[in-house]
Amino acid sequence: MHINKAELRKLKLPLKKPFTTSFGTIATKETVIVKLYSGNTAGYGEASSFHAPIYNEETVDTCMYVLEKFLIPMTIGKNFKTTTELMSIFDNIVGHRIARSSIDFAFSNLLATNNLTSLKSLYGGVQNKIEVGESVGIHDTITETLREVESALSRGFTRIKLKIKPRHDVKLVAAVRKQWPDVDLMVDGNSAYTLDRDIDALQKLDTFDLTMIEQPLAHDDLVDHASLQRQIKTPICLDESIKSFEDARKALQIGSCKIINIKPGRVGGSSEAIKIHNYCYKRNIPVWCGGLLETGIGRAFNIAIASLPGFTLPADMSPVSDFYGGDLVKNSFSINSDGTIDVSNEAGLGYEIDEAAIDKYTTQKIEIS
Ligand code: OSB
Ligand code: MG
Repeated sequence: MHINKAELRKLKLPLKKPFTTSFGTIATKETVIVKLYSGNTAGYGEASSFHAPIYNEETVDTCMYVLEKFLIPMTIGKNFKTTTELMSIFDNIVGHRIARSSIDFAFSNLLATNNLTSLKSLYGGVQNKIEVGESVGIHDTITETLREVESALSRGFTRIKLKIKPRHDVKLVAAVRKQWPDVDLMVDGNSAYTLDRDIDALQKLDTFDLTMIEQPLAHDDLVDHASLQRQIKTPICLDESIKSFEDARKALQIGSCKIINIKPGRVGGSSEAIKIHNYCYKRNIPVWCGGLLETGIGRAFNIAIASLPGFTLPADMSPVSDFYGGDLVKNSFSINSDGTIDVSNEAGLGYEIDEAAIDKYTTQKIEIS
């Protein structure tokens, strides 16, 4: 398909309640929506970064900048047959993977719309439903966390992920485990721990039968995680440290983790995410789909990718309305009574774009042709 024009928008969405992790509190979520045109057909993508470089080095403003100055101009006036072919033009770009992912997604949407196929079949998905878990942020008191967990379980989530940070971990997990002895429970340290200082706490977490501990150590580390994995029984799952297929290959080679959280945005889009999935699937390494608090546009791609056969653990896929008052799509997904969400089999994005909602939250708009 030939790309002739693009539109970039920065948006600001208020969160219903702040979301706190070990790296800080997110109270308003900013995001970037990219629209790529092929003739009159438009494809939408999302670069779901944050207002500040707290999760990785990117922000919504670096995404806007890199997309406007470099990535989009490289695509305009060119023809691409597949998303992988398009993404290969960025092989000499270093980093900025959340920015890159939005082009991968928008082009996937163009292809799916043009070929009258669903994102699910475009990506080779096989599951019609995926299990979902809730990511429970850090709260001031254990009582508040217990209330959140209770609410998540009552809304149907089948797995609970507790955000933890040093000294806000063992007691919290003990309290949740005591109240729900059998629930599928995991924790996420978001890079806040160090091997030297925190090994005792990390070893104590072994007593709570956790499905995994996500990214305890530094955002760019593979070596210390491998050392930690040899000292704890709980499987380590890497998030921040896996920025690409190459990172995944190296992490598995040296034993840094036993599970990988594939966030399609973090690794640069569907093409890289599927490559990581295929490598893990062949080696029986379980993967699951994480999120970056995407709107319904970004979530559409995550859901389609999470329907590939190797995604066997529940996804972080809270309905968008749980975070925001509204959404950028009209028919946003919700949780079924069995703790799953449906994977769309509709042609194109699979959800109906709400242009008025996009307009309402837009704070900056750039057109490129
Ligand atoms: O580490 O998985 C994370 C949200 C923002 C930044 C990092 C993370 C998260 C989540 C929520 O845990 C995932 C989601 O539902 O999108
Ligand atoms: Mg994480």
